[in-house]
Amino acid sequence: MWLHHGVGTSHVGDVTQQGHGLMGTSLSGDGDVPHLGHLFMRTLLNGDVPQWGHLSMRAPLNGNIPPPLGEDITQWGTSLSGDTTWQSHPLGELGKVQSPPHPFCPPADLYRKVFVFREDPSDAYVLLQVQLERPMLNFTVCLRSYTDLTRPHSLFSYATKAQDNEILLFKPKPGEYRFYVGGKYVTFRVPENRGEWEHVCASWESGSGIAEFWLNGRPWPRKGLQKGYEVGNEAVVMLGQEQDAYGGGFDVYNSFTGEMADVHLWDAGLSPDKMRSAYLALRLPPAPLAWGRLRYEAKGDVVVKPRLREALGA
Ligand SMILES: [Ca+2]
Repeated sequence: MWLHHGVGTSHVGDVTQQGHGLMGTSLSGDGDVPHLGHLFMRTLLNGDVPQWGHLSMRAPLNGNIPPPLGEDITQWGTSLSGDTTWQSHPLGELGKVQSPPHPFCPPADLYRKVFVFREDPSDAYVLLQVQLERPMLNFTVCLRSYTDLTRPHSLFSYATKAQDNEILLFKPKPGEYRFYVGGKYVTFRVPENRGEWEHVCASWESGSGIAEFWLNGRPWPRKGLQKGYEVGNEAVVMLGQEQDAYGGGFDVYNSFTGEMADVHLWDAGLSPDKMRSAYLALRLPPAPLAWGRLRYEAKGDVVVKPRLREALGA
């Protein structure tokens, strides 16, 4: 049984216990205390038809998550404090959200781990599952990378059917990052890497078209692109390769070689404090794509290994 915090619908919990199961959650709030969100649950009533529940909350939970085994979750719903509503759904109605489009592993906590992309050039990549219920008008993507590549390489590739460079973090050469939104990009010039981990966060806001770029916890001068644009939510998201088509169209000479960690995507802007928290690997808001609860599928020569040392900008 697991509990997923994050914006977006999570599905396929490891609900194997007899009795009752908590299926998954879609929560927003601070840390582990949900303030607003939904819980998707099902009961497994010893051979009864499984039932799904949908709970909307507008107040902190007054009790434990998950509910004790054997407790009727419809009654658990009424044990919550504050402004809560409860709706039950037959399995079939919500059942379709159970099946992921790819055979992703159960969510993994990759704390203090890295992906090692071993070859150069490489055809390896890591597919990431991101659950977004609607197009994004704001987002923030953060990650940490460690490489001695001098050739162009992709760091984060988010493609929709309409636009392969819907979100792209790309390093065309040392000392330069390109940040794409909806096929257009802005360039951020940075000091050349001297063999250290680099942490980057890039965020974008549709209303103003403002793009922020943070390197190792420091903001760069803001730039503007794609004011009024909407980022599509049906996307193939990957590390290691740059998509020139939806889920494909790779150029191995744009592949990533080296180590990558701490990948996150939020469907929101982050405050300066949270940008610094991301760099310092401190506690972060729930995210549709979170390194601590990563659903991924590795393809080709890429392996998960422990970090050799703390990656805090060094
Ligand atoms: Ca592309």
